[in-house]
Parts: sequence; C-alpha cells; structure tokens
Amino acid sequence: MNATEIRDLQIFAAEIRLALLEEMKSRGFGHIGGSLSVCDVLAVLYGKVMRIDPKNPKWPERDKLVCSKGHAGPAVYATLALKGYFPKEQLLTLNRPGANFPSHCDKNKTIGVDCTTGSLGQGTSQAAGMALGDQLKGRDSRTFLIVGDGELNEGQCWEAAMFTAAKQINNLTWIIDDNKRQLDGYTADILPTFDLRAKFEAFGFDATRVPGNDVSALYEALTRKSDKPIAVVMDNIKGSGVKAVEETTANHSMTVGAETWDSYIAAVQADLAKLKGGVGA
Ligand SMILES: Cc1ncc(C[n+]2csc(CCOP(=O)(O)OP(=O)(O)O)c2C)c(N)n1
Repeated sequence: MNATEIRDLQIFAAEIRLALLEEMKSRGFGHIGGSLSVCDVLAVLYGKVMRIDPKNPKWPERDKLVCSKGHAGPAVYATLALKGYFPKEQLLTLNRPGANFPSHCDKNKTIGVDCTTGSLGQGTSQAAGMALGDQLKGRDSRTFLIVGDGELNEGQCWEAAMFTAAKQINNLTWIIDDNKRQLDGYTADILPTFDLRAKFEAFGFDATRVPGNDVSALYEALTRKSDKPIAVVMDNIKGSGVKAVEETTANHSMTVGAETWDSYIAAVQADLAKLKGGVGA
C-alpha cells in the first residue's frame, strides 16, 4: 500500500470511531472498549480486503465477517453504515426496543451482519462452518473471524481452531483482538492465554502478530498467501483511539454523560482533522 492508501484507511478507521461514539452517545452507554479496539481492522477489512457489495448484502459469493465477540456489534454497525448498507441516522437507534441494532450482532435484524453472535465462543465454530460451506459450494469467498482474548477462555474456541486447521479451512482467517482485558479485569489475571501466536502456529495456522492499530501491517497480514489458514493476533489496547477510554481501567461497558461522550468525539474529530491535513494538523 502506498502512503495515500494508508492514510485513507486511517481516515476510514477514525470515521468508524466517530460514528461509533455518536451511536453510543445516543444511548448513553455501550461496550466501548472492545468496540474501539476493532475499528482499525474493520477499516482494513471493509475498506480494502473484503469482497462485498453493500447493495447486495446477501450475495452468496461475498466475503463474510463473523464478529464472535458480538458485543463489538456497534463498531460493525458503524462500519456498515459508512459503507452504505443503511442510512447512518439509523445508528442512533442502537439498543432501542424494536430497532434493528441490538447491542450484540444479529444477522436477522441488521442488514449486512453475516452471523449472529454474543454467546462468546460460539462464533468460532459458526465461522468454521460458514467457510467450509463456501468451500463445499465451490465459492472462493473468504470468512474473517474476530475473537477476543478473553473469549479465548472459552474451550469451544480451541475446538474450532483445531477443526479449522485439520480440515484445511484456508478461506477462514482468525483475527484475535489481544487487547489484554476482558469484562472484569485483565486476561493475564483471570486466565492467561500465554503466547497466542505460538499457540495458533502449533495448532496448524500460519500465525503472525501485528500492532492492532497499524492499518498497513494489518493489510499485509490479512492478504498474505498461505497454504494454511491464517491467524492474525492483534497486539491491541482496549479502548484504542480514544486516550481517555484507553486510560479508564473499567472500560468494557461505560455509562457516561453527554459531555463526556462529546469530549471523546472531539478527540477523534481532532485526529481526523490532522489526518485530513485540515485544522489541527
Ligand atoms: C458464553 C459467555 N459468557 C460470558 C459472557 C459475558 N461477557 C460478555 S463480554 C465478556 C468479556 C469478553 O472479553 P474479550 O473477549 O476479551 O472482549 P473485549 O475485551 O475485546 O471486549 C464477557 C465475559 C458472554 N457474552 N458469553
């Protein structure tokens, strides 16, 4: 990727963060930490890597996303809105009764969501099945699976990882959001995952570890050719892209007032202006 392409993806990531924060501000609370930490990879996936058609969201040959850490749904919705799957204003109905944007991903409610998730671990097996199904149908579609480091405490993930490698489901890419924290503390204190890259390598993957906010490194890792399934471990920070959230220890789900949301929004707007070379550059 050249410098302009990198900057465009960084801008897209900041725009996703902005839309996400406005979405959460409308409800007053949300799973902010783990949503912010996937904005960069969502920008790379939907901005450059995935073969999609927002006008034809059920196109069978499309690439698919399984956000197994389903509580990061609001970041997925922000990305889909910016790609034109539905009007951006609809994001402001997040988590409202009867609306199409629940706190966790639901493919029966939100246009463009490929898999229903929320019960941690289960998305990993669903993704393996979806990708294998595409293989059996002779489609060259890829499936991308986002899993949390805390989520990897669920045994089902390791069964799905074994299955992915054993059945050579090479059209499935695992993306592990190693943001070091989970709902109620640090993964290292609760149930440490140790060296995730080495673990996935041992399970039969072609595994790399890259900074979770480096769009260029993410792009390289996600487009690498391999005769094994790829695992990309993102070295990440929970709440990434909004310093005040990063520095809040309990940032899994936050309830804050409108002024605080506005301060987060202003911080991302300043980053965006810098990236665009405008005011604040
Ligand atoms: C099976 C199951 N157990 C518990 C929960 C409650 N829960 C929701 S998010 C979460 C922590 C997840 O941590 P991680 O995967 O690291 O996500 P991140 O920190 O990136 O948000 C837990 C325990 C759940 N959704 N599903």
